[in-house]
Amino acid sequence: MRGLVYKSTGSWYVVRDEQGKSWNARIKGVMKLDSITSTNPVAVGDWVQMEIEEQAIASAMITTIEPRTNYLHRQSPRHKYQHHIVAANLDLSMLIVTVKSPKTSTGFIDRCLIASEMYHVPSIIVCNKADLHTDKENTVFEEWKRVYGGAGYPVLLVSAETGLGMDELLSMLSRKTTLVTGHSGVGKSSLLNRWLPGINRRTQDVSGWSGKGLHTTTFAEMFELPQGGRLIDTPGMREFGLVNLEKAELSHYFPEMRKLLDGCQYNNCQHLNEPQCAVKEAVRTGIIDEKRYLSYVNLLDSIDERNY
Ligand SMILES: Nc1nc2c(ncn2[C@@H]2O[C@H](COP(=O)(O)OP(=O)(O)O)[C@@H](O)[C@H]2O)c(=O)[nH]1
Ligand SMILES: [Mg+2]
Ligand SMILES: [Zn+2]
Repeated sequence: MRGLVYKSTGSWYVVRDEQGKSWNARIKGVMKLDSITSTNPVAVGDWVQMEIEEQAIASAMITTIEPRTNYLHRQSPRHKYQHHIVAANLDLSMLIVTVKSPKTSTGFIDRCLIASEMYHVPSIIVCNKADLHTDKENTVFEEWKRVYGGAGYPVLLVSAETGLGMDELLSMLSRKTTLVTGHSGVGKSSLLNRWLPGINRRTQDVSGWSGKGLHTTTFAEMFELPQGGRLIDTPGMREFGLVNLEKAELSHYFPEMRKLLDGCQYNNCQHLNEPQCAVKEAVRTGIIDEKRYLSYVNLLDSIDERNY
């Protein structure tokens, strides 16, 4: 019997079969998957094969995991060489940001976008709390829209509070499996609660961030949108580390640079001081935004620091 994993607690899973019936499933024995060592071989978003254990209590045993189109993983907090697979088979990553309360930094946005590029998941940027915007915040938003829109990312302005921008956003999510990411406090739970009344994801007071509950283990869960599409919520998860990111690869994860790389004279061009660099030329002519280029240079530096 085939099913899709909707929830993982690490030791058991909620799997929905193709008729829509939910099963509580466990893993049969030890499953070795891919080449990475994972503390949880099955992740939310995985398609699996399972055997019925006990029909009456809807319990099942997962026997196989189907090949993934992609997956996100992060280092286990306890074991450096173990990875935790967070979610699989994603079509989209929805990065929720805010100009105000809290302010999302562009450095954070860039790192999140790069992480998604590394996993081959397209991103959209959703700026929430539009209802709090005055001219000042709107100017910042317009600038984000110019910079990230120019790089090829859709940028939307919404308010979970008033409902502004919801129709357009929901239409972008239909028929897709979307990972919801973003800083704590930007309104991820509020958006989920708005779209999925009844699920009651706990929202957090802006005043209550002081670290309380930061270390409680929470697990990814997938939800079906009434309008179509699925959302994966990863509460408690903050930034994806840019694991194993190499200097030479970095520009491949900037889509506006990626498409120009053939034009650089050197194969291994880092787009700093090399002659005949298509990226620097594009920065000079304004095709690539200077802020994105500076962010690239900063990240390149930080990769250096980590390795030495
Ligand atoms: N003004 C305003 N506040 C919002 C909006 N969305 C969420 N909030 C508030 O921001 C705080 C954090 O929201 P929450 O959904 O818990 O953020 P999360 O940490 O990303 O899940 C809560 O107090 C929400 O009520 C919005 O669109 N406008
Ligand atoms: Mg939340
Ligand atoms: Zn170059």
